[in-house]
Amino acid sequence: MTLRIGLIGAGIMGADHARIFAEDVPGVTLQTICDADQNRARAAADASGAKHTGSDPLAVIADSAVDAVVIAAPDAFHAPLSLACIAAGKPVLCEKPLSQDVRECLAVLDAEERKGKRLVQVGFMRRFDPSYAELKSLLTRGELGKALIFHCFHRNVSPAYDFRAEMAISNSAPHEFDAARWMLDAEIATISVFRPPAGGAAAPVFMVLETTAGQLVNIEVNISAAYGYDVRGELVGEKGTASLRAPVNADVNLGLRQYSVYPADWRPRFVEAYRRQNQAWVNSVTTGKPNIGASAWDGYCSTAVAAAGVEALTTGRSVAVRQLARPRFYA
Ligand code: ISE
Repeated sequence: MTLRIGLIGAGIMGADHARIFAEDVPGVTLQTICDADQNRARAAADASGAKHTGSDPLAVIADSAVDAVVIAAPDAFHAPLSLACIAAGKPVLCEKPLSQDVRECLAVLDAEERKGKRLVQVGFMRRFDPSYAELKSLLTRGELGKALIFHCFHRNVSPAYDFRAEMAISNSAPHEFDAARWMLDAEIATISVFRPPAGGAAAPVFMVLETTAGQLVNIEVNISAAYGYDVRGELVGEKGTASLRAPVNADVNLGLRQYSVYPADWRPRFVEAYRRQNQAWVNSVTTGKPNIGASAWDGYCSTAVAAAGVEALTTGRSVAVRQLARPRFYA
């Protein structure tokens, strides 16, 4: 069975998803690429061999020639379009975050539960990254003992668009919020947020999270790091530690120097994670077997943490994360 995909959004991530499906994921057809900017949709379709372009996302979702949907539109459209996919009974891979608004996430949970089928996977692709997976495996095998601390660093070269500190928490950090929940198999209980005044308006955001299992997670999100796209992580366990390794294509020796090169953004850094995520999603849709991908529940939880984080940033206080108990539907 060839899975016919409707891709909504042909910006940075939409164009890259089109490339991934065209080049790295067998058994799919890019049926339609939809974007308000038809030039962008056309360019992505030409580059990926998509059959059609469109400008109406609801028409793409309703199209009987579309079996499954990928949402790579701006954040504000993620939940509304996911709701349309649920109503149409179509599986959807929705880029993170599911929504920056907890109420919208709850509406998606409610719609999925009423539909009686889990149709939404949220694009927290780091679960599929080989290095994150190795750290998770070390924990699962008990080799590090109980996890105590998870150090996380998330550095962008420069803001992708009009980033404010809140966006570092509500758009970028959800990757770490989800990765921490998945890695430590615990919920986030509280979050504190700090910024170094010396950094001014572009100062990094530094967060300290406590989990419901008594662990600590610290997350630095710096969206103006300048030197390169750099995501790091170190697990501290009772018996030892384990750190993420970023893929490096070459160690260069030149002019009395040795160096390697940072990527400019997340796409090269997580190229394998995106490939595995997209392949796993297609396999789940075609076989009905679940994968390790994030559900709408996971999307809701990371947004609940982000909402508490924005409150902590604003108030300067540690904030308890307010979230529902996990419904049986998402057990
Ligand atoms: C972007 O949306 C991503 O998902 C990247 O992984 C992250 O590093 C970046 O800060 C976000 O804006």
